[in-house]
Amino acid sequence: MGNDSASMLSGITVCIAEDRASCEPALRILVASLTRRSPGIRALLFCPNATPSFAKWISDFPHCSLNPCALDGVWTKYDIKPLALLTALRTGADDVLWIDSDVLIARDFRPVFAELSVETLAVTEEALSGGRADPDGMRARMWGMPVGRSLPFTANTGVIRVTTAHIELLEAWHDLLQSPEYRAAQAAPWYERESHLAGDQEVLTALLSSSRFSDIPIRFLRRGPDIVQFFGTSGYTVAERIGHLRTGLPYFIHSQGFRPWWPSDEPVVGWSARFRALYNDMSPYTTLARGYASSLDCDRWLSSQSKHGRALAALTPDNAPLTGLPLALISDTVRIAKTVSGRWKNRLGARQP
Ligand SMILES: [Mn+2]
Repeated sequence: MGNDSASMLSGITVCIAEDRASCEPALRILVASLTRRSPGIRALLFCPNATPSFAKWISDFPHCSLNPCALDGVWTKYDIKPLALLTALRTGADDVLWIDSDVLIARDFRPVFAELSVETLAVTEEALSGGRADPDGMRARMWGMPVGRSLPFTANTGVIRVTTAHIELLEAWHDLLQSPEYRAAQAAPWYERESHLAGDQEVLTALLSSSRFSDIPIRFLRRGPDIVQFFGTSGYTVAERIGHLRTGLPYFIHSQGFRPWWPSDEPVVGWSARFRALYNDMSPYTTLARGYASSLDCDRWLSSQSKHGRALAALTPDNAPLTGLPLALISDTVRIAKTVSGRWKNRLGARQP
């Protein structure tokens, strides 16, 4: 590789922040996969509760700085993102990539971001979930902001690329996450929160579609070619798997919601819960995490958690797009059938006098 392309690729700094010691296995998978796929990339890790064992392990990665400085503000779960990004930008980085601790790197992503202009922000497409759509700038309207554009879907903040051009946006995002309205909503259970107050990403979605920030160009990292948003039983669709078999894995695998490194002892009751558990057991995150077993203190969670999971895993090679493919076929068929029947019901309903 020539010097020019090496310097072009070395501009981005990864920013990770995680205060739960229980997420240490995920942090190890993230750091190990990051250094394998994007060797030499700089990473700042804000981990105030890092265990001595993690601190010792990470000292073998000279490009990763653990707790490079303090985050000057209150740490409230995922709401730390704008503060961590602002801190990284203010301490010398000019092109920063936030990556959630529940993400695994499957491919070198540097070429994607090297192509973006300084003004371009990157966020990810939300998973196939109930909160995926943001029709006509719904969240901006709910915040009382004038709408400047309508986004094709809610912005998911598992991976975000910002530069010094986005400081005003990050400050506005940080301020709203500290607002009494948002903090009161966060104190309530998630199912009681209104759509614009559900979490940090709903607030960012509102800001990006508001007229104040609607001139910021956005590069959405798309489900399929760029990222697997592994969420529920539509977390890894047949169409995405076929794409990955043909052109290779995406850059990011986001284990959204499901935490395989937290094995659960809760009994699984009922058919749909059993199906969901089996689908999770075949997660592409876990399949790929097996390649980093030596980075973990305890790797028991990397094997299938159920008898049926082990039987199904034995039928397919240890390959992320193929593992669990039969389950994805069933799940996609049911989801598509439900969508089609819902549309027909609506049409028939509209024809009633
Ligand atoms: Mn996440």
